[in-house]
Amino acid sequence: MHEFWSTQPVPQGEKEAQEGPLEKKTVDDVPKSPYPIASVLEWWVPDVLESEDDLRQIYELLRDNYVEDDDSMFRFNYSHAFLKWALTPPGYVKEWHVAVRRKNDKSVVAFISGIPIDIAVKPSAGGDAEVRKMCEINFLCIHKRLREKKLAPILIKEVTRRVNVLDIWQAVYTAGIVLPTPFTSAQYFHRSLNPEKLVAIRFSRIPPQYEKFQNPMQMMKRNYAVPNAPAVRGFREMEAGDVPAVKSILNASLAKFSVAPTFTEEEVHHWLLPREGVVFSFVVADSNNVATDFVSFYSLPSTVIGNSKYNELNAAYTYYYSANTVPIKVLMGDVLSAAKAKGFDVVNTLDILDNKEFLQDLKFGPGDGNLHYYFYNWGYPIVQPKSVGLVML
Ligand code: EN5
Repeated sequence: MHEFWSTQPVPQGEKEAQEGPLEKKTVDDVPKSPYPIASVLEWWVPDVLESEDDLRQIYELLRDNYVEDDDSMFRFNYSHAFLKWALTPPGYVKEWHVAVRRKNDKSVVAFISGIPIDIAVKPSAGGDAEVRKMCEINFLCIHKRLREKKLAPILIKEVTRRVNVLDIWQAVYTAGIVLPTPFTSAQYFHRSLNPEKLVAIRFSRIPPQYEKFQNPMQMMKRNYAVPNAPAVRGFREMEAGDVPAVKSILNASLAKFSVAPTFTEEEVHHWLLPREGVVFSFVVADSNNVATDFVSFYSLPSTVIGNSKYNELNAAYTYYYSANTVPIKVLMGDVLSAAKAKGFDVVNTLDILDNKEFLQDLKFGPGDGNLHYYFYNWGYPIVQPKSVGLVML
């Protein structure tokens, strides 16, 4: 059935996978040179941190060839600044940014990335989580003109080799499609902020119940209106001085999930301090200006594939949070106001974390997409999405 995945250390769909590594190897078992590739192609490591041109080449490959919805109406358009952020966290390994180029004109035809991540996985029997150094895989992309040539397995094998030579044996990744074998499957939910545009680009439609109104669009706008200002006293943008407090409250909040990252201060600094047009983070500060609560979202626009009026859908995605003195539905309400003020058309989320606590009250509705979560070389029982505390970009 799966010519490639049946050869890999992933649960093959048997009754109950054991918890822990599916395959045990040592660095001596790992080839020291790159996996062979077609003679017209070559491996390439872009310098996304130092070279704007290298970054632009990866950006363009993804802009034109990366993930689309089921009906090919929208395609993710990760920005330059976003990609730089996503690919260069503390301790990142440049060689885990794996690209393939045509030898003749050096055009980039494929990409896959890995970044280091510490993941706390709880045993299903209960007890303390085990924190494992893993590789988080993302941005696997094959140029549309080179599909069905079995390039993806070659990229996966090569990035695996580059991870294994550093004595790391597990990876975590997500996909919109079902592969062998997800440890959870989450559902997308969407909160309209700009219903007129969402309807115009057919991201959403006017519900049939609205047809009874004299002006359905006006009613829809009213339904999705949000306050202009935050409701929570002490709600402000996160600053560098908040890093220690955010690290502490966020790690504490994530500790209850079966699968979640753990953050160092350096990682909180990288992943969670506001970056213009990329990541938006807020705290609730107490009377001593100490952060007691935290909430964040990131910007991921999509290209609108065939619309003459609009080229782009401006989507905000909910990211990490730690709600302590205020319910998450109240904190996320302030996110809706902030996202609206910043010009986002929609806020997207998944039914992971404690997100189910705010979906109904804040008028999120189910989308047509799913996000499946996977481990490489780690057997794990199937868990509910609400047990997952990992947000992937
Ligand atoms: C990388 N690690 O399908 C892998 N998005 O619902 C990433 N649907 O936007 C994999 N089809 O439902 C990512 N509107 C997998 C996701 C790929 C992208 C994707 C879905 C998620 C999506 C939209 C548009 C559908 C267009 C037709 C959707 C309905 C919104 C509506 C708003 C009002 C309340 C009800 C819902």
